[in-house]
Amino acid sequence: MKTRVTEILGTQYPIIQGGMAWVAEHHLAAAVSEAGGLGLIGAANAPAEVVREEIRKARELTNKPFGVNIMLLSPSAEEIAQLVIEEKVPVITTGAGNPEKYMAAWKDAGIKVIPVVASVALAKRMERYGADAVVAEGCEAGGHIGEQTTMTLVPQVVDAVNIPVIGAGGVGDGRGMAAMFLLGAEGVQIGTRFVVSDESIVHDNYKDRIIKAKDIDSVVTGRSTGHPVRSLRNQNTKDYLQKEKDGASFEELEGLTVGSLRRAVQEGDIKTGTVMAGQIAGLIKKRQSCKEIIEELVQETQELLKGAEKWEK
Ligand code: TUI
Repeated sequence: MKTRVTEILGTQYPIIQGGMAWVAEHHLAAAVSEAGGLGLIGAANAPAEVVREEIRKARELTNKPFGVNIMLLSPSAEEIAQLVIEEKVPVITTGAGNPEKYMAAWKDAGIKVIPVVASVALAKRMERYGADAVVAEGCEAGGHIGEQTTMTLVPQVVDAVNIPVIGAGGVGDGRGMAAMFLLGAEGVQIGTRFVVSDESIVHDNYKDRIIKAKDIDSVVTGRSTGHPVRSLRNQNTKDYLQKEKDGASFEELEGLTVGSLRRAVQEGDIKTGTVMAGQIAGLIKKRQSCKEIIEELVQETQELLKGAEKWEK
């Protein structure tokens, strides 16, 4: 399964794992890379030295390429932007902002740069700044989201840039992956399905919550703050949405989110914690290894796209 994306990444398959905060650590990244995709370490809000350790630990588990996702709102973003150069990380993705001030240094270091974008405007800007590809992430994705749906964003980004586009947000199986290809993408980024993988270190309660999720369990909080976040409905989202309706202050709302993702991921507090997941959670019904997930995705996709010339560039 060769596209411009596999060429850029040096992977067997054009599948990238999402750089999910607290979830995308070295075990998951290494397992996805070992299975032929591109694993990512999600730097999120972690201190730079923690990210360095994660990179080194992943290297002990795999010789295959893996990347780092830099969350640009992090207080450590600047330091991590430098650290990835020192550690000779081959691929960077970025999220929650515009990485242009770092791009020249990354390109000079020979790093492949793949910003995650939620708009055509940012995709075009990233191409001008030398991005090797972009991830076009629609609002079906989990975590921090933009306004456009994947269905509408992906083809508009494909038309607007010449670099390859990786579709994200709502992709959970081969049907979703094939759909991304038909919209013009040359790869996919997948998050939620890997959260429930055997190699994912998230608490069993969190995995079970995703597996039990129904289509309507996905909600967006934080629209009033300008930082909308998609997660699964629970006591936390109920309290948050009520406070938003009541016009609560930013500080009061923040009180509900500080440490809440870590509590859900590590302690299994899926009631008052934040269970970030994409809208496709309702489709995900079983736990599998990363290798099984990737092989199933590829097999289903190839079956659906038989005869479509997208496969051979
Ligand atoms: O970044 C993500 N997903 C994330 S980041 C995160 S941590 C966080 N939690 C709460 C609030 C904020 C961050 C959890 N999940 N996905 C990629 C993504 N990037 N989605 C949306 C964007 C985005 C949004 C606006 C990228 C750029 C942007 O504007 C930049 C500009 O200056 O135009």
